[in-house]
Amino acid sequence: MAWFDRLRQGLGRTRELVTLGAVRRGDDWELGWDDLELALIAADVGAKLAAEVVEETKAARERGVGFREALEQALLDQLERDRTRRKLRRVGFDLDVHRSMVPVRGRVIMVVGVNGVGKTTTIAKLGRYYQGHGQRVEFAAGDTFRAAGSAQLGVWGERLGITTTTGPDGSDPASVAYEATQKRKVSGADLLLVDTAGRLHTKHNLMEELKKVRRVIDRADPGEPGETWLVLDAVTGQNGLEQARRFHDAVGLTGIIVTKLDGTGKGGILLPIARELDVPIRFIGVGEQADDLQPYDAAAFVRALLDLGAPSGA
Ligand SMILES: Nc1nc2c(ncn2[C@@H]2O[C@H](COP(=O)(O)OP(=O)(O)O)[C@@H](O)[C@H]2O)c(=O)[nH]1
Ligand SMILES: [Mg+2]
Repeated sequence: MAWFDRLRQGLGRTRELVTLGAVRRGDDWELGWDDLELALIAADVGAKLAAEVVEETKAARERGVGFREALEQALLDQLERDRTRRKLRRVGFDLDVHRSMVPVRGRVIMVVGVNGVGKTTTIAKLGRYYQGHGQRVEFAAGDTFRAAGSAQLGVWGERLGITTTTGPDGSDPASVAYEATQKRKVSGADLLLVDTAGRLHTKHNLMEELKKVRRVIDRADPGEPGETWLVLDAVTGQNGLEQARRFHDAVGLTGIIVTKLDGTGKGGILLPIARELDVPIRFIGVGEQADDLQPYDAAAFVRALLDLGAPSGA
């Protein structure tokens, strides 16, 4: 199916792990355990989790499980942190995440992250995604600190036919968010996606500013934003984990989106993210176009990493 091919194609440059995929095509395992561990570390899995994956794969091999299946299961155990979902998957239940809409709590999603990770582009993609599921979407161009940061989302909005609330460069991002939240209540749109700045002038504190944006959204529409999603660039590797912790402490994340898995992106970073943060991964970004976003599905992701075929039923 198209969605899976796009994901696999997107991850195609995550060479270190794709190389492992080649192993299962041979008659037997040609790499040693150390090579597997190094390959996992090179793909940004991190030393600790790489060792765990190797141990789990070894243990499964000793129980007579084939190498490919053992490695696939070991990776999946790291990536699928939801126990219920893991159990359902084990008994062969089709979780079907890619064919249903990724659910959202509330009507407002605030999107945060450092400069350049892909926030604005991701908001455009999310707009397209939810539109495609019959949702009426609006944008708030809250990155007023970067020259043309606000205009960039406006251009996407025009292209996608999505109403965008903008403010002049240098204006208060909280006031843009406030105005857009008010407007959504009036228009009755299903979803408002709020863009934010990733870096501010030195006299400002980014986290304080983001807390303020949250507060004014809640004032304009009590209980909102129902979701606060962090965008992380896969290329930043292990550093992304530290970013995620800081944002989580400051604004309380309810979701993570990992972008640029098509580039030099090392897909392995999803393991420590899934393991060490109690925040679900919602989507992954695999390119710069509006369609280059996939709902995160652990099983599909592992199969794409290992260059296997699409999961059954896809
Ligand atoms: N290859 C690739 N590039 C991306 C992806 N997402 C965003 N970008 C690019 O990353 C750059 C920064 O994106 P932008 O949305 O402006 O980041 P922001 O500063 O966080 O708002 C732009 O050139 C985007 O086209 C992705 O999934 N893959
Ligand atoms: Mg931006």
